[in-house]
Amino acid sequence: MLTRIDHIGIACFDLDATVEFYRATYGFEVFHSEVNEEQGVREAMLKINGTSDGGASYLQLLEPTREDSAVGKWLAKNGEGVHHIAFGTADVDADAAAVRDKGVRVLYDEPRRGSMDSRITFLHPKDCHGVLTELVTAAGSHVQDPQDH
Ligand code: CMX
Ligand code: CO
Repeated sequence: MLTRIDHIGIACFDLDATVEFYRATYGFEVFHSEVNEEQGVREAMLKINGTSDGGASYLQLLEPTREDSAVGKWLAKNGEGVHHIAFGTADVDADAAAVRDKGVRVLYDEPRRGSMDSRITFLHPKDCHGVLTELVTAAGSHVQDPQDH
């Protein structure tokens, strides 16, 4: 079940300048930053609020590490702006399978590694009314066994 907004992904040309904009304008600080070579991004996660299901909500600022990456291609075509939205779930595998069964293209056969060791997959924007949509299970989140209740 998708339970929250995990993050909004924002593509930018200059990560440091964009981080500084969010700090100076709103007071948001960098919670985590990393380079994800598989995704072709240098990124900063700005934590907006915590949630009760073990996850949180973030802005994910993304600077491409190479022109032929998803974010690099998107920036060249569109300029800076909102690149994707991400929903949080305790079970990305089950939610991706359920969405796939409804005829939406899920881009990865198996979830891949995302920010902060999360597990992520993407839904094709052409099947989601123009919105690139990510599904995320945060590291440490786990599927509750019904027997636990
Ligand atoms: N939002 C909405 N539409 C998008 C889009 C986006 N972010 N990215 C591409 N599209 C649209 C394009 O505008 C294009 O539409 P038209 O044919 O009408 O012009 C179509 O999708 C195909 O786009 P493309 O530029 O030819 O790009 P590709 O098909 O090579 O790649 C996609 C598109 C979605 C498959 C690719 O961006 C992808 O695999 N994304 C998932 C991975 C990712 O985004 N990683 C970066 C973030 C990492 C993270 O969040 O941790
Ligand atoms: Co993302």
